[in-house]
Amino acid sequence: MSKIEEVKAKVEAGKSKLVPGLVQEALDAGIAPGEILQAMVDSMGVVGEKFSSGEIFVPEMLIAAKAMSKGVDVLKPLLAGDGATSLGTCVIGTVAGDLHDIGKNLVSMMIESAGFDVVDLGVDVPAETFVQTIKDNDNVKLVACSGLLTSTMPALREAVAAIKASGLDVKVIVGGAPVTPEYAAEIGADGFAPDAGTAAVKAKELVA
Ligand code: B1M
Repeated sequence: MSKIEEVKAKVEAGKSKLVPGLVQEALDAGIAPGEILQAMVDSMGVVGEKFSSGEIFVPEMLIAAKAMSKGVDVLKPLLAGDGATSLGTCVIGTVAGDLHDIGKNLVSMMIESAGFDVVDLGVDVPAETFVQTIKDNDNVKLVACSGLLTSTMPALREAVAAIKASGLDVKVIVGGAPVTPEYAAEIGADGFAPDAGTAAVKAKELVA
């Protein structure tokens, strides 16, 4: 089994203690950080399919997610830039009712490396908390809202609506697996990105 296959297998199996070492071994073997990250994202896709088919259940999904997060910790310094110039503050969070944070954490990492100061509100963030956090922090230019469930897409809509209704001068970017560019436009978001790398590019465009 190649190093990258080993990483994938151990993420799928939720081996949190083994994944960081294997990720480091893959790096030492010359595999690019982005390739290792993509392998782990693919593993989560497999985990999701196994969940859908009833082969595994929520606890297994959770431990696989923890294993991936441990692997991402090893990659983080290599994926993130130095973020030397500040483009302002970005408030980020996963919307109300939604506990998925791996994608949001990747987006946070990439936006930070693009040059934003990031205030990460975590998961299950009510619309009004986004608004209050913009008010409580200096120089907020961007709000990034993540949603992973079809059932929490309305919470994305509520978050965007509350931010826009507040009259605060910030741009809003949304994303997450079920979100489409059409939905983002429909709910009045200023931007959409399908993945973390694109989110960072789009974030910079929005505040330029
Ligand atoms: Co959940 N879950 N889950 N889960 N889970 C999904 C999303 C699901 C597709 C699995 C499936 O059925 N195949 C399904 C959703 C179905 C749907 O709504 N259509 C699902 C379900 C049903 C559920 C529960 C309802 C299960 C239950 O309880 N019966 C439950 C809901 C809990 C809740 O949130 N209230 C639940 C719970 C969980 C865990 C807590 C166990 C765990 C999350 C742990 C954690 O995040 N710390 C979990 C996991 C791990 C998954 C899967 C397997 C993996 C998610 C993930 O981390 N992917 C997932 C299946 C899948 O994704 N294929 C699944 C890797 C990550 C890098 O990708 O988050 O998509 P992703 O992020 C991407 C892009 O979407 C984008 O960038 C990232 C890549 O660069 N992106 C943005 C994300 N946010 C963005 C924001 C942006 C821009 C881009 O701008 C702001």
